Amino acid sequence: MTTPIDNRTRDLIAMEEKYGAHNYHPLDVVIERARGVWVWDVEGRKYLDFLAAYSAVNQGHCHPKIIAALKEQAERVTLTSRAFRNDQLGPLCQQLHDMTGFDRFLPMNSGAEAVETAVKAVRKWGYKVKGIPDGEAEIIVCADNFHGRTTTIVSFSTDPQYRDGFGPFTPGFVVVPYGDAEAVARAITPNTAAILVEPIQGESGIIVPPAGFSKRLREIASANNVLLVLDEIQSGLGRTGKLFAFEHEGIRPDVVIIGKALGGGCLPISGILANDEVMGVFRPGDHGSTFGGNPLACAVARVALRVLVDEGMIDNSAVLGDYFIKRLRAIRSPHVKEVRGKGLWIGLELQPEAGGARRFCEALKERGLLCKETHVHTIRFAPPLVITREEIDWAMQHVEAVLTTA
Ligand code: IF1
Repeated sequence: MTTPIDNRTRDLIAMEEKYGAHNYHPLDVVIERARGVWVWDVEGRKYLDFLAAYSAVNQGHCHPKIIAALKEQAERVTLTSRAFRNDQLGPLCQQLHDMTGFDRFLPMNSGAEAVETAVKAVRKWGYKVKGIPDGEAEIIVCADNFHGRTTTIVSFSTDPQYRDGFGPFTPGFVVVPYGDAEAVARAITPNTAAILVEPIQGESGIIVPPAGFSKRLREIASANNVLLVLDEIQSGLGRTGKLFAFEHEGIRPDVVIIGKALGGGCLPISGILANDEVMGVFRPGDHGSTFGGNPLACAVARVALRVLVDEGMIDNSAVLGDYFIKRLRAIRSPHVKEVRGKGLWIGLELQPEAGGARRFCEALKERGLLCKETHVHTIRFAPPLVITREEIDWAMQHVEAVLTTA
């Protein structure tokens, strides 16, 4: 049974549909307030947020310390541009260095911009350091990747919808199957500058590659003087139960791309981490962004990183992720094909006969759980990393009910 949609909800949806572009198909819930793992709609109904804004809200909605930093900084200075310096950028760069061991950080805003930054960095490294002939650099990427939506990034997407109508495309990308390290090895040429992959693929359905995949990529990259670039925009900052997903394989990439939760669910801030050999290719004027490194976002990011560690969110992701995945795997339902994931990043793939994940997400919404399907058949569970065992237990009753009765 579906609840009737109230007037206020209906009016706001109608307004958005009439005056906004139709580039999304959201669930019809209109959120006006949030705290921790919970959100409330304009009718006062409460929901558990199982998407966490695609992992941009790892620290929980409106984390008090992050909001305090936001307010405090907002009253001092919000934007300087990089034409001048500000007192927040240096401390953020140093904090990231101390946490991750990489020499330097280059700040941007959206995830896609950070991916573009990585593409520019590795190409320039390819020409200036490796000696690839001008205009010939190649980057190896994986099928079913998701790295963002700029024209260059959709140039190497394998999803026809993401490309349809947006050409001409940027050349210089070679696509190999995900999880197949030997295919990567075969794709290497003297002009290969980098391998760019997600350690776990998000959009394509929380696809965990075979154990040892990233490790083998590290070996292949090192043996061929090629850079290994990991897109940790979604997998990073605690989502998989480690600060970065690559830590599960005990390796270090040459470039790490971060975004989403770096902004603590408040502001867009992204960037790349790299050592001097790569970051040193940038000279003043080569790259930048008006809002990149702005003091407001940097102040928020400093606290967003601190609370992830200080409040045990990364460990919580590991422990409760294991618990949650076990409970999901124990569900006896003819609809479930597979449950996979790492930390609090879990995909439950339905049998093709189940009729798609959307109707299960609609049913869960009616029970106070907000989930978003990915592709057609996978329900994803990626709550803020501050979720408790009790909250998971509460959610499990509903997940179980929906999967065994719907
Ligand atoms: C949307 C997906 C998630 C990303 C990785 C870069 C970016 C993303 C690994 C770009 C962005 C998003 C964007 C969001 C939906 C979302 C998503 F289903 F489309 F793939 F999270 F699963 N690298 N992911 O996941 O970052 O420029 O968006 O800041 O609506 O497009 P961005």
